[in-house]
Amino acid sequence: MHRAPRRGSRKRLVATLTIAGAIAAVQVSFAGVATAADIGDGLSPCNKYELCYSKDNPKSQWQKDYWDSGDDGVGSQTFVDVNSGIAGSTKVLNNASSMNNRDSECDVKVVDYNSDGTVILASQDFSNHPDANSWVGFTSRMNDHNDAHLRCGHY
Ligand SMILES: [Ca+2]
Ligand SMILES: [Ca+2]
Repeated sequence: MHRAPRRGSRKRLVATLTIAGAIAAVQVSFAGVATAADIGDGLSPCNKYELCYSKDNPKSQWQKDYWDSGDDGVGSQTFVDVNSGIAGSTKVLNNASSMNNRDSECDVKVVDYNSDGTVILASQDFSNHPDANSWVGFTSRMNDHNDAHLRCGHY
């Protein structure tokens, strides 16, 4: 009679540790601050399948993440403090200096358009690497001139 409860407790302990391990693994995979300001996966760091800009090169805490096929950044989006998850006031448009392309499958071209958005004046290509972080600085021509990012050869 004494052993049965003990075995049961041990099973519960093992089960609890297994669940704790699974939660820890998930937290390692998707670590970060949950924030509505992140329009990619909703977590502040640059994670798998996101396209991420940094305001600075080398990257700073001011970044903006986009889900791979999502909004291209033209408009009113601002950089987010990845430590707090709070959006700042600096617009992504024409203010980015590096990119981390963790898109699901595609290389990405960041472009600078003419004033009416009909002609690409300059561009820079960023190769795809979903499984690892690799920030690449913008060329001096593209630095602070980003108008959009185009995926999968649709440019
Ligand atoms: Ca993110
Ligand atoms: Ca521009």
